[in-house]
Amino acid sequence: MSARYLMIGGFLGAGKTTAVTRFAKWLSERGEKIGLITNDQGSQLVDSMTLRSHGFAVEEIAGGCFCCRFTSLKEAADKLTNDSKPTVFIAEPVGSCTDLVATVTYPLRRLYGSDFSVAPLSVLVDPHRALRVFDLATSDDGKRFSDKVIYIYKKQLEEADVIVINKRELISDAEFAALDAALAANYPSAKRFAVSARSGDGLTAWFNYVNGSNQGAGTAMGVDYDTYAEGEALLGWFNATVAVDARQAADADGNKLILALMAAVQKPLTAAGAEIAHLKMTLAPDDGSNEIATANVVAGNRTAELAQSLSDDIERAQLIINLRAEGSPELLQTVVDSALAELERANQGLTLAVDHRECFRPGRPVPTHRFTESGAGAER
Ligand SMILES: Nc1nc2c(ncn2[C@@H]2O[C@H](COP(=O)(O)OP(=O)(O)OP(=O)(O)O)[C@@H](O)[C@H]2O)c(=O)[nH]1
Ligand SMILES: [Mg+2]
Repeated sequence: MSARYLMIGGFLGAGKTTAVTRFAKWLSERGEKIGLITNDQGSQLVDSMTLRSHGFAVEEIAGGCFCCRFTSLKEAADKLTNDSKPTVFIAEPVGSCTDLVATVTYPLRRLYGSDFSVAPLSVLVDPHRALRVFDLATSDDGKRFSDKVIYIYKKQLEEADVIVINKRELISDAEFAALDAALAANYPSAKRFAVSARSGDGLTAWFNYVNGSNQGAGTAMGVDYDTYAEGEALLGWFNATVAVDARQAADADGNKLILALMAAVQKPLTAAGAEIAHLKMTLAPDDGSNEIATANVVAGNRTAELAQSLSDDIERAQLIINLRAEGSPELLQTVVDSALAELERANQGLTLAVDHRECFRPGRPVPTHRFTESGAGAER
């Protein structure tokens, strides 16, 4: 029997991991066995840490997007199959990636059609970001990304079978109506849902639809790979793993620590005009418990928040920092390094030792396969 393959895309910070967690729980409750696949241009992923903390089997494809690492995607699915025989795979692609239909779902259907039944592609949107992208924001409109980044954003929506307006509770009815109308006008063939992955509102209708249908026959959209590559390269990427020792710290409250670090990174980046796409961190105590703190902020003008928190003070812990912003990788690194130093100075006895650090601009996407038709057709 073939397994289901669900992919939940959307721009950086749209709420993919939050929705994947909900979807995986919903399917588990209905007797399905879940295998999750995360993906990033770098390694040491906040998302894998977050999803594992909910008890799911997770395989991580690091160092490039699904389309450029198609073979690794298939290997990750095979590994999960060997380990735990999932009946449903849920894959979260990199939030700056597009052309997933031609490079991932059509190849999966054509090369491995007997192994997988492929669900419609869902693309999530953060409504505040989308209102800005479509010039509909009436207030607090913050900074817009450059046009080539917006090109990727809109291409993601163009190829969506299903567009999901997430974080519905954050916008007014009037804002929702304006956004929904713009999405309907620009992407008339996509089915649309409005949900809150955080509260759970609206999720059942979307889950039932995606789980109950297969991606239809079709033709992939055209993509200008030069613009796509230039748009991706405008985004700086910074990942770090930091060993935290708070045994002698004046203040060992991990929740306070992670929020202070978020603020110390967000403020100078925003002042430097580097719009944050997503700054996320996890703090995982080395005490053998499954508890972690997770903090996120998805735009320069938004407030950082804790999605998960710790109930006790920390002693030793591992901090993972993933930052994506429209700015140079060097700027991102300088800002994070200064923020870590500032935090150590402000909290006597706290030590923060960077174990691993990488910063870069994503390279040009070079897909392993690109099929323009869902059925028989020529490979590019
Ligand atoms: N208010 C609100 N916040 C949400 C909702 N869904 C997700 N978030 C928050 O949005 C932020 C980003 O969520 P993630 O699930 O990490 O987003 P993502 O799309 O996986 O991000 P990347 O993997 O970095 O592209 C987190 O702070 C979430 O808690 C929602 O329905 N309402
Ligand atoms: Mg994610």
